[in-house]
Amino acid sequence: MFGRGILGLSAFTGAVSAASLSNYCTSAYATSVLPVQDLGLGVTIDASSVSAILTTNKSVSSDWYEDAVIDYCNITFAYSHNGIANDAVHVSYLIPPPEKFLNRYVSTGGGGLAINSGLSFSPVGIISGAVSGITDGGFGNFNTQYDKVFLLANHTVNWQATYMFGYQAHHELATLGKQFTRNFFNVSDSQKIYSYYQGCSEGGREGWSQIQRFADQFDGLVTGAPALRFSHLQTNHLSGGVIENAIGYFPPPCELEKIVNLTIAACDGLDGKADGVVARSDLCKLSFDYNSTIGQPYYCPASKGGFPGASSSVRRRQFPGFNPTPEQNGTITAEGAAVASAFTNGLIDAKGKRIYINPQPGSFFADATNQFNKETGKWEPNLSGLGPQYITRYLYLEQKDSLDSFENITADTLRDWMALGMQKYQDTLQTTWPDLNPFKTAGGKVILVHGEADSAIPAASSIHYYDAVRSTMYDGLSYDESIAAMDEFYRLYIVPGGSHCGSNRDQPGGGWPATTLQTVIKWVEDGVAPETLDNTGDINVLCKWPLRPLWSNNGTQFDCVYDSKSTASWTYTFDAFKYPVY
Ligand SMILES: *[C@@H]1O[C@H](CO)[C@@H](O)[C@H](O)[C@H]1NC(C)=O
Ligand SMILES: *[C@@H]1O[C@H](CO)[C@@H](O)[C@H](O)[C@H]1NC(C)=O
Ligand SMILES: *[C@@H]1O[C@H](CO)[C@@H](O)[C@H](O)[C@H]1NC(C)=O
Ligand SMILES: *[C@@H]1O[C@H](CO)[C@@H](O)[C@H](O)[C@H]1NC(C)=O
Ligand SMILES: *[C@@H]1O[C@H](CO)[C@@H](O)[C@H](O)[C@H]1NC(C)=O
Ligand SMILES: *[C@@H]1O[C@H](CO)[C@@H](O)[C@H](O)[C@H]1NC(C)=O
Ligand SMILES: *[C@@H]1O[C@H](CO)[C@@H](O)[C@H](O)[C@H]1NC(C)=O
Ligand SMILES: *[C@@H]1O[C@H](CO)[C@@H](O)[C@H](O)[C@H]1NC(C)=O
Ligand SMILES: *[C@@H]1O[C@H](CO)[C@@H](O)[C@H](O)[C@H]1NC(C)=O
Ligand SMILES: *[C@@H]1O[C@H](CO)[C@@H](O)[C@H](O)[C@H]1NC(C)=O
Ligand SMILES: [Ca+2]
Repeated sequence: MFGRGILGLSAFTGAVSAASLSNYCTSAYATSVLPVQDLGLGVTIDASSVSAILTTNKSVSSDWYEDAVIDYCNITFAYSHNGIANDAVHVSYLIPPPEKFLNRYVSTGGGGLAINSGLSFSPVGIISGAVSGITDGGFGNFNTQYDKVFLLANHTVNWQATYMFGYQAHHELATLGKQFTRNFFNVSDSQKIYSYYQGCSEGGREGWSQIQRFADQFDGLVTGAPALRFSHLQTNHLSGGVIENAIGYFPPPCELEKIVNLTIAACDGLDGKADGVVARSDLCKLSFDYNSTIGQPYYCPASKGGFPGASSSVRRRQFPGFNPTPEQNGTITAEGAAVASAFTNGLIDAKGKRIYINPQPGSFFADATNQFNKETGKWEPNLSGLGPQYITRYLYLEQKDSLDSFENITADTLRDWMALGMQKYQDTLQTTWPDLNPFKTAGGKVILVHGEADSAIPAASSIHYYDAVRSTMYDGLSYDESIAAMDEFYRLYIVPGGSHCGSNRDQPGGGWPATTLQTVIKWVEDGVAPETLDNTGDINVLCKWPLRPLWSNNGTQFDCVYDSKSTASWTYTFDAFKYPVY
């Protein structure tokens, strides 16, 4: 409905637009239009750092926009913060051909511990007639991640880098970017430059860092699977190892993979259509018994490593992968089913109180995936990766990327680590401020999308934050009234079968919404609020939370329905903490 015809570029126009864009794609022109106005940022632009590079006829493809062939001018420059020595932050703004420019600016964000996603997100701006910005956060160059600069020495935090990563770099990127866009295209002060954002995972968190602090930074945002509740989320990557330790069983990855396959097969039809997609993992959670998988055979050939289920670059970066695994042949054990069941239930402390949540049933068991120890011939939890690194670097403040052992680490230990990190990074990384009245009043609109089978950030994480905002802002309203009030500025869509920030190899019919920025633009500029969200999967319109998908008439009729039991199954109180965890 709002596709390539209106917004997109085509290969036919490539040569023409390149000619006119090339007139402006020079460092001399870019230098003459730098955003040197006083924008209240306390920064100084280094005019000698400007570079401009023209790229034409570039084919780009992603789950996050429709395939396109684009032309752009890549302008980069550096700036420094006044009063800080040896400081350089690099920004890159991709400029669309002048005849394609539609008075728009778009920032895009990173993933894992990266503050940008390079070319995997930024084309969405060019495709939408916008100048498209990324930042390096001041970490060195566009490929340097935050963890490389987080510690200045053991026990000395680089707080400047932490505030930059937390929210400041994106504030500067967008503030400079909007002015640069205005200067570049001679847009008069009386004309509006619409500003947008798109990012997923860490990039989703970066988007929310702006919504929560800078009410009029963006007119519209698309945030995917945001890494909100940073301390809980990172620490929780250790939950699989802790749960397996408590049960005393470390399943081979193939056993868990088979359990996932059997879960998908058993729960597929609960949504009313046997299509390989578990569109109602909530019904699955309420009715599926992992014990029913006990005794089923599994087999996996020896593998060279890699990340099972990988298809998106964001996900590959978040999980660099696993070492080679030997051939695995066996039958699902009672202990394996117990691990699956306890993992899906999520972390509970010694007093029986809920600490956190895990992915929905039917999701790949990423955080419970063991590694093979060649010396002992046994499977064991992986002591490296984002979870362990969060503990050693961000909590213990040591330049060290893995834990020495899982010994004595219990659910209560994880609870206390979550609390420690929440306190330490409350105003930088945690990103859960629940009062969005300023953003709403400024007219901002945000769409949040989250894969139902996300194995890195549980889909219920986004529902918990949505409810935290809803109950903070609309305490006095009825449930229906509060949802209607939320609908005015914040809409949440769960992608059936969707993985972390993209479509899912295990449930390929689920697809992924590829035109969400266009939907937000229509909402902002034309006042057309989306009832459902266009999707590439078998279910081609996604239901707006709290409505849930349901097929009837043997899979021929599709509806979005309200189901209080389903809503309740997605709703959690983290009562292991004695204060609100938003
Ligand atoms: C653009 O790229 C396509 C495919 O990469 C190629 O076939 C075409 O010749 C290119 N056009 C121009 C004008 O360079
Ligand atoms: C823009 O230029 C910077 C600096 O040379 C480079 O790192 C980045 O990859 C370029 N971006 C694109 C989209 O070409
Ligand atoms: C902006 O205005 C200047 C001065 O009039 C002009 O030289 C330049 O070509 C204009 N830029 C664009 C992109 O139209
Ligand atoms: C699980 O299903 C996938 C996709 O159908 C298949 O490739 C994989 O081999 C299955 N895994 C096991 C352990 O049977
Ligand atoms: C699954 O079996 C275990 C014993 O192996 C039992 O303790 C547990 O309660 C069973 N789960 C369900 C849901 O019946
Ligand atoms: C453990 O996890 C790290 C980070 O994800 C990965 O690079 C490494 O290969 C894993 N180790 C094994 C033995 O699978
Ligand atoms: C797996 O093990 C069973 C029992 O030992 C055996 O019958 C079967 O052939 C094995 N499967 C493969 C693919 O090696
Ligand atoms: C910093 O801590 C790490 C991990 O404990 C240690 O290996 C390293 O030697 C320490 N570096 C210095 C300079 O003390
Ligand atoms: C675990 O706790 C026991 C008992 O307090 C202690 O002896 C042991 O050293 C601890 N292990 C580690 C790795 O801290
Ligand atoms: C239901 O749909 C399936 C798949 O399209 C078809 O095979 C089956 O015959 C249908 N059953 C009825 C009762 O119509
Ligand atoms: Ca289904």
